[in-house]
Amino acid sequence: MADATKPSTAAPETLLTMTKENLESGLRGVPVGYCTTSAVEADKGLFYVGNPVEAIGHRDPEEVIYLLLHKQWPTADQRAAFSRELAARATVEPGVFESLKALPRHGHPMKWFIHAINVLGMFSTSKGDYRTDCMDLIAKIPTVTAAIFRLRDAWGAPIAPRSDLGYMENFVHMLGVPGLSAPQNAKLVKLMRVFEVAHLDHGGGNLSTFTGKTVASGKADMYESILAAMAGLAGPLHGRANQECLEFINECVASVGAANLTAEAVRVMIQKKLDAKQVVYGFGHAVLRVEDPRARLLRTVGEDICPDFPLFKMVKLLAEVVPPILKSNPKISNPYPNVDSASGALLQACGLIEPEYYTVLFGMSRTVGIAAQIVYERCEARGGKGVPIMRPKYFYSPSGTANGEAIIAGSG
Ligand code: HAX
Repeated sequence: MADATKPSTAAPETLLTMTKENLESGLRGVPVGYCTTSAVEADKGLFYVGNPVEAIGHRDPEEVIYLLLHKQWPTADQRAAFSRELAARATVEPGVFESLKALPRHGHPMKWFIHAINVLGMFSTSKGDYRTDCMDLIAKIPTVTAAIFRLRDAWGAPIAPRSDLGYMENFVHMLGVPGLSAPQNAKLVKLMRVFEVAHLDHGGGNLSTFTGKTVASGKADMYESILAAMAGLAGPLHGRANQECLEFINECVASVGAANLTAEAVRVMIQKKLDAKQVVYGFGHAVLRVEDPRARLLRTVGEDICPDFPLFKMVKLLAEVVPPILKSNPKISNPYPNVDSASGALLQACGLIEPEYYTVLFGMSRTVGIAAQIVYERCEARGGKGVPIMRPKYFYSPSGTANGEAIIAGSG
């Protein structure tokens, strides 16, 4: 019997019989290659190098990043050397901040993020070495992300990184959220450590990761590939769902009233939304058919840092009330909470009150997994030759789907 605590390995010999139903299906279920960092399994959840994410969610982010890059946990010495290397590379050229200052404040933070990665790439001296760029990006991305918050929201000049702090401790230091008390700052650190680990990687085929690897397959450099990946993450059906989800939870609390947070009131409110054909944000998944383990993980952090925060109470009520309601609709494949169901409410509780920034935090973390996967595809796959340039087949059909009766055969 399959072990529910471990991901399946080894691709079957016969992968898929292609039919025209596979066309215009967003490549759902179409096998493409191997992912060496993580696995998403419909009935088991997410694994990083074979470790269930829920079991390692509270470990040091540096250790988990090391795991994704090296496929093994670091020894104490390796861990210390890795932290020193991250700290040594964390400083960002002032020219990156100067270019950010010229951007329009109303531009979405993800557009700032994409711009910053592009400019970082222009300052790179690695001559396009994917491994060097991977480490540089992982080290510098928290510095750049913190600067985006500070410059776009006029919090003040970017704060320099400190080499004596951990990866996420340093990020929170560089954020310097105005008016945050020391206990609130400590809560933000607790949350960001788990948030970072939870978002690092999500298999090989999610939109942003696949896009990044596709762009890299033409031998675009790491920065060009990651900025393309981040443009994919910016979409509301992908990374930006965390922003939409917090707006939804805010709306739910406003609708039932913060003083009336009962299961019955929430049940009635959700049923009304579904009757009005509205989306219940934070529920459902394209691959998972069980509750997203990252949703549970983040709720445990919420119990620790903000158990009485009304938005968090709503997160818990929704997790209890929504699945049975969605289950009664047979077309919904997954009625359970996903990662975005809880993250926004927790960030809000810790003083990061602008939902527009949440996708940038997701992008900061996910850069790690995508960069690690690009290193594999460019430098290690096929005995070091790398995966060839991506070139899937399209059928010529002037009227598109209407005449899409093509039969898949041969190469094209
Ligand atoms: N609320 C309302 N309707 C839903 C729903 C939800 N939470 N989840 C699924 N459905 C609907 C779909 O819109 C679809 O309707 P149509 O047939 O009319 O198009 C139908 O049920 C079948 O969908 P599905 O097969 O269960 O799910 P998909 O693979 O098509 O979509 C989504 C997966 C995550 C996009 C979907 O469940 C959804 O829209 N959820 C709410 C938004 C959300 O929380 N997104 C974050 C996902 C986490 C993530 O990946 N972040 O990056």
